[in-house]
Order: sequence, then C-alpha cells, then structure tokens
Amino acid sequence: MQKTIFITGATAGFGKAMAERYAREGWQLILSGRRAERLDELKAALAPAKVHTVVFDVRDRKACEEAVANLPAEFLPVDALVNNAGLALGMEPAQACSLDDWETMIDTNIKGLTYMTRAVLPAMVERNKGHVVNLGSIAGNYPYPGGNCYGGTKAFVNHFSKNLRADLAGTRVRVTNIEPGMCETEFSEVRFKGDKDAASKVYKGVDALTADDIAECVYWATALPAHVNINAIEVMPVQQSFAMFAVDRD
Ligand code: NDP
Ligand code: 8X3
Repeated sequence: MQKTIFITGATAGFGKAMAERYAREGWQLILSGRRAERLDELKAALAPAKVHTVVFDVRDRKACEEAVANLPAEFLPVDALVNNAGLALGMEPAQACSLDDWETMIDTNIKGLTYMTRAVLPAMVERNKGHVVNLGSIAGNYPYPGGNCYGGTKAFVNHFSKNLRADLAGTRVRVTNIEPGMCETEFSEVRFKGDKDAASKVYKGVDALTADDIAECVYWATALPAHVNINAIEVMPVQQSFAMFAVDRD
C-alpha cells in the first residue's frame, strides 16, 4: 500500500523539495500552503504522483482541523506529517522590532504547528503507527543577535518535539525535529519583507544548504526501519559554525 505524507508549507523551499522527493519515492502527497496557484503548479509538475492540495493558513485553527477532518478517504491514513510551514520576520534587536512580527511568528511557528499536530495525532496513536516531523532550527538551539522571537519559537519546537515523544511513550509513533542552519530558500526574502538585495547578502560567498539537502534528511528519517526514531537532526553548511560569545569590553 502506498504511504501518505502531509507536508505543510509546500509552495516553496523545503516543503516543495520534500514534495518532489517523496513523489519520486512513490508516496501519496497532501500538500498545503496559502498560495493556491503554486500548489496547482506543483501538483501538475508532480504528475502522475497522487496529490491532494489544501489551501489554508496554519494560523487558522479551524482551517487546520477541517483540512485534516476533510481528507479524502484515499489519502488516509496519514503516515507522516511534516510541520514545515513557518517563517522568520525581521532581524532588529528585541527592543526595536515589530510586535506584530513576533505575533505572526508565534502564531505560525508555534500555534500552527500545534494545531496540525493535535489534529493528526489521534489517528496515528489509534493505528499505533505514524511519524511527526517538525521543522525546528539551529536558531532554537543557539542564540544570535536578531534571532529573538524566531529563535524562541524554534526552541518551542525543539522542546515540544521531545515532550511529544514523552507522551507517545508506549506507542510506535515517531517524532523527529529537523534543525537546519543557513539554507537558501525564500526564507530570507520573507524575513526581509521582499528585499531581495538584503536576502541575497545572507548567502553571499557561502555554499549554503539547499532545500534538497533538507528533503534528504527528512526522507532518511522517515525511511528508516519502523523501530528507529531519529530524535533530532542538526545540520549546517560547512561554512557556518559557532561564533564566539560576544564580550562588551571597556
Ligand atoms: P520558505 O519561505 O521558502 O517556505 C515557507 C513555506 O511556509 C511556504 O510554503 C509558505 O507557504 C509556508 N507558510 C508560511 N506561513 C504560512 C502560514 N501562515 N500558513 C501556511 N503556510 C505558511 O522557507 P523555508 O522552506 O526555508 O522554511 C521552511 C521551514 O524551515 C520554516 O519553518 C523555517 O522556519 C524552517 N527553517 C528554515 C531555514 C532556512 O535557513 N531556510 C533554517 C532552519 C529552519 P505560503 O506562503 O504559500 O503560505
Ligand atoms: C534559520 C536558520 O541560521 O538563519 O532557521 O538562523 S538561521
């Protein structure tokens, strides 16, 4: 029987690369995002893969619940959920940044991820089978200037993933947190609100990770034998590493 994966945020970046990867591997795909035309184009490009698209905003709790409740029978059961939809907004220091941006990140990266998880989890537990893959970030493991609320949301994803594993003890449902570093997608263009110059500077002179690298990590974690749970994968480009802690000298 074909396996089914639900990928949120499939209209760009990691989500799109994962859709392509899982389609090549013969999985059925449930793909979501807010941009309907991109989902339509992707569905056409992935033919003959079996694809169900759902247009909704993960910040909308009811829409998340309905997207899961109204899945066509042939796309059930959901074998894997990838909570990938997410974003960073701004890099100003905490005292100067926009509170609206903070709310958007919290609503998307934290609340959206929890709505989707809560909607999909009961059926996985009932089947005693399934895999929740969350997109965390190195920003959730290490602080950096301007990371403030974005890093905070990804720290939530890190700990929430571990707590999910704690609650799922005694079941065969798997949970993995993927924690990428710098990866060139539309991420920085979104972070800098459409400023393509600022976005391209982030990756200047760096052989950054690609969306395909992340799709490979996710696929590997889900393709391992059912008794193996990868708790987390932290992955960075070779050219990115840990900077020294800042010291304010007199
Ligand atoms: P992209 O900006 O390329 O893609 C983000 C995706 O998320 C889009 O498909 C977008 O779809 C979707 N999305 C954003 N907000 C919402 C929303 N409110 N409702 C539904 N979908 C939404 O970014 P990446 O692919 O790089 O990022 C994917 C995930 O990986 C994010 O969670 C990000 O934080 C994380 N990450 C990224 C890293 C990087 O360096 N690129 C590193 C570490 C983690 P649409 O706009 O159509 O709704
Ligand atoms: C984004 C990764 O390195 O830009 O989640 O903070 S980084």
